[in-house]
Amino acid sequence: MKKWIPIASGLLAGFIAATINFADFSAKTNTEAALSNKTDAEKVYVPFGQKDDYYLFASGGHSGQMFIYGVPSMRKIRTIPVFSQDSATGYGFDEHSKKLMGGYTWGDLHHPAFSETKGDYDGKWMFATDVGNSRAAVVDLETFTTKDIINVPNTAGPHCAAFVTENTEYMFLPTRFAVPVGQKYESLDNYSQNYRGVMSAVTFDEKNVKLNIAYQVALPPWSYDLSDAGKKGSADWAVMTTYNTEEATTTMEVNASQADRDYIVLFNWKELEKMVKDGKYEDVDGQKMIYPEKQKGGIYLVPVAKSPHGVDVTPDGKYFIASGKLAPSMTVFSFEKSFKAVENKDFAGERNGIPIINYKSVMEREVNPENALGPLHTQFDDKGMAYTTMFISSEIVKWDPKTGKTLDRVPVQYSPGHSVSAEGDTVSPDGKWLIALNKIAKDSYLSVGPSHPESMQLIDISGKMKVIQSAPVDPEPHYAQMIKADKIKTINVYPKDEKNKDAVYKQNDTKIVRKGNEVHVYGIAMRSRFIFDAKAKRPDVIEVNEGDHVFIHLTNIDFDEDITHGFAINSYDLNIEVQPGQTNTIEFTADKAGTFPLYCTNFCSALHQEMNGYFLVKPKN
Ligand code: RUQ
Ligand code: CUA
Repeated sequence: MKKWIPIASGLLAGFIAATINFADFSAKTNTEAALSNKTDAEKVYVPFGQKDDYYLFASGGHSGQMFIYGVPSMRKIRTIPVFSQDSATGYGFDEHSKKLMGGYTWGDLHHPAFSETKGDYDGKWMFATDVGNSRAAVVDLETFTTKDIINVPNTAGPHCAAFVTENTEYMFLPTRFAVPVGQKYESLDNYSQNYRGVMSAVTFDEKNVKLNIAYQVALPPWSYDLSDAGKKGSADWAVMTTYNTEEATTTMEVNASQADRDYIVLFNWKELEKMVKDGKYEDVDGQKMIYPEKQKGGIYLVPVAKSPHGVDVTPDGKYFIASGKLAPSMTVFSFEKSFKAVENKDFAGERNGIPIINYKSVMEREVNPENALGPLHTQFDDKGMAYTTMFISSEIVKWDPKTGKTLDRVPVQYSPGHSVSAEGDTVSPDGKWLIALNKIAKDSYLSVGPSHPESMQLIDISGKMKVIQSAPVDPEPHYAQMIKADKIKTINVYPKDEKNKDAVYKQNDTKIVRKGNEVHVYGIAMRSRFIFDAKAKRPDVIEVNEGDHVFIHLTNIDFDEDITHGFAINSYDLNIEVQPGQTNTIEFTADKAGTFPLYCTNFCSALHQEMNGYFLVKPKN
């Protein structure tokens, strides 16, 4: 039975469905009752014609992209290019996406975050940050495409983002690497005085689809690791873990792990917002910078076991749970007690002007499941139970945050970083499924040489935890979010945009316009030809002079779902895509004289192979 699970996809699935008799297979999938009556194979099997119940958005780490899977089938559906070029979709080649990428060629995408309304995923937008080149991005879930990317100056490697506040007011991007403000040269001997751990508060202007930096906070020169926003009663607050509070400047592995305690930064973003409104900030190269040692209030430190990694807020918004990667415990802190401590100034000193809250006053309990090592991240189910990944002991531990009692454990292969449960970091998790995002796959799949893919393992959490399916995934799913499929409403075709002066919708409106050495082509792509100038002797040919600056504006006038055309010029290293109804522009200099075939890269009809033409570049002399 088990053997065929990994191949139960696509056409094979249809074949298997026809040959295996699913005796009690019901059309209603995955209600909890139905789940418990099914075999493991039936639970993950989504017959052809039916769809998965959840979308999984997995971060692609240093691939720079985002990967979309269906759950429970664990079938990969799509790659959304975000921070890296992608020739499959022409991302990073056409003008719009090239501009978005800002001259960079890659990124390191760690933590995807859905937009939220009242603490619940609303299915509209997806945010992500780039640790490699310090950027933030927003993806439109109507089209599954990246819509805006901004650079975040002063914040170097926003690893601990993106996590949005309850109504997507902000996402906070704390830095992983401390750098001097402005990233100007500064000797590491002056680290403690002149380096900073800047956190950027980023807002999203939904109407104009623009990300903006509202303000920044010059936190101490520590590394900020993971963060989470409060919920319900703690909605105005956010928490993030720190390490290297030792302020080591070399051999971090040893030197950043000296102290017994690091901190969780607890801050009230409403208060910070008010400080900015009241002008309590300094202008630093156009950024509104709050210096906590000067503009006091709103930020506190909570001591926590050395080098914590994840911090996660419970669905009821009452607690935040820190996991110590070097200390084998999950520490549960109370928001309510924290608020009281702040009110009563129950402090034990300060660092860099930031008060340190008394550990004992806010700590609810330390939880140490027997022999569980390397706790990293926690997700939740519909009953408020916590699931923590154990990186070192390679398992998921289920426990009760209210009592600390261990309820269940399941081994995974191997070394899980994050896990993700169905809507598991919202105010109302769904339960049912948990996916372990494992760093090491080793013996899980057919060997592909010395390095293997990462591995995602699907765990049925409706009863006793059980791993029932797994799927390889490209590097590196740091985190993922799982959203109910019916929350996502995609469009079928791009609507006509009569205001877009680059768009052409009628064959007779196609034209090639020359202005000096600038050539603008207003063309269309349709099954199964290109038309650049309908009136020309050869409508599918573009002829320019060597050295001309060429703009090709291409509109796909097949307003028909899934009829995508590509456009590539052979040997010119150019490649774009136009989805149904979409207009895209590619800009380049015709610096190579010669004869270059152009063709559609995306199989679009029986005559796709005929969808081509020529790009002729007349030599200068
Ligand atoms: S991290 S494996 Cu990049 Cu989210 Cu903890
Ligand atoms: Cu258009 Cu292939």
